[in-house]
Amino acid sequence: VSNQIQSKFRGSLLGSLMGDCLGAPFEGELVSSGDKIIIQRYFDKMEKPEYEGPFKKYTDDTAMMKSVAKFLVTTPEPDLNYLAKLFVNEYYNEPKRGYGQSVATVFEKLKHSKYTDIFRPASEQFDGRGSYGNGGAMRIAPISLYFHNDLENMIKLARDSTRITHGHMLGINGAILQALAIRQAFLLDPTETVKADEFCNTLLKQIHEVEKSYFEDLEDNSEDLPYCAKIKQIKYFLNQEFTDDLQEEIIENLGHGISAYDSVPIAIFCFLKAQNPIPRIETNNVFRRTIQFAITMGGDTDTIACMAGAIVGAHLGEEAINKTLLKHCEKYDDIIALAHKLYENRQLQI
Ligand code: R7I
Ligand code: MG
Ligand code: MG
Ligand code: MG
Repeated sequence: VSNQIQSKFRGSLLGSLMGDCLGAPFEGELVSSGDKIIIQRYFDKMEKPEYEGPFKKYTDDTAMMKSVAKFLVTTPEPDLNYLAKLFVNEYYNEPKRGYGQSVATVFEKLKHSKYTDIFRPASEQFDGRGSYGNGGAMRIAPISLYFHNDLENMIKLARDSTRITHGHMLGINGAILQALAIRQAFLLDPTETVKADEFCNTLLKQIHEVEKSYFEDLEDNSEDLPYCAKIKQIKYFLNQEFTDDLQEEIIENLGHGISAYDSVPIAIFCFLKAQNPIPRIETNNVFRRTIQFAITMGGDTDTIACMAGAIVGAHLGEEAINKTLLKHCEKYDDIIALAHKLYENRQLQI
């Protein structure tokens, strides 16, 4: 059992890295059906053992995910001030990792205010509404793994770690939804195909609890809550026959953009859909299928593939990863070491 847990820690962080690295070259591009062939060849080529190309660089998604993992392994009690410093230092060391266009303002303010109130700079973004970008969700995997057996603290830290950069309810709850999806995948048997309907029903129940506290005045009607509505759409789309037309409809409804609301749901959809073969995604490897499928959705490809990769990796573990593909990702051995530390540190806590 402990081997399986270790493998899932590594699988999830590596899945996150791989989605980011392999998806980054396509970020922001629109997809047409011809791009599916290009992306299929891109993966086929990299899977050939003899292929040697320049490695694929990771972006802000991984840079920040590494900070979240370091934050959990360094201090006995998670210290959010320390996490804020890690984000800022990482950014100033390597500012050109493709960060969101507005988040640099938060880093500057954090630094210049000497971390006196770490949530304040994020709360001032976008005229005081806070960012609803997917930056909280893209880096959340270490928190799901670390707190896989402590749901309450997982949700609390998913929320608070996100609030350092994202003040908007949709940015925060999107990160919590992604954390819940990774945790649920983590808890499932890797030898069994995920039952999509059950997976969605559990998520729906959990995210409803989270969302309803933001809408105290509403009657208890889950259809009115934003992420609950998206999960119902995921369920609907999973049960339709998958065609190019349906894909367009999915992108239109679930989104594929830079906001958490328009990216976390489609990442979860990709994970669930890729449990079974998908037309024109030619591979028998579920791990690759998930990431490749996520990239063919276009839009914010590094982040959507990163999030889908974190979920599938938490389910299947490290063994499911094609090592020839992994070798093309920048500093993958650092991520293996970090996942191992995260696991070991968690063992000391419980
Ligand atoms: O969320 P964030 O860290 O960006 C992450 C994304 C990922 O795709 C990465 O791969 C990287 O490419 O960036 O950074 P933010 O700057 O907080 O949010 C990202 C963008 O979302 C912003 O630059 C805005 O374009 C948009 N956005 C908003 N636009 C209008 N009003 C976020 N919040 C708002 C808003 O309230
Ligand atoms: Mg990025
Ligand atoms: Mg970008
Ligand atoms: Mg992105």
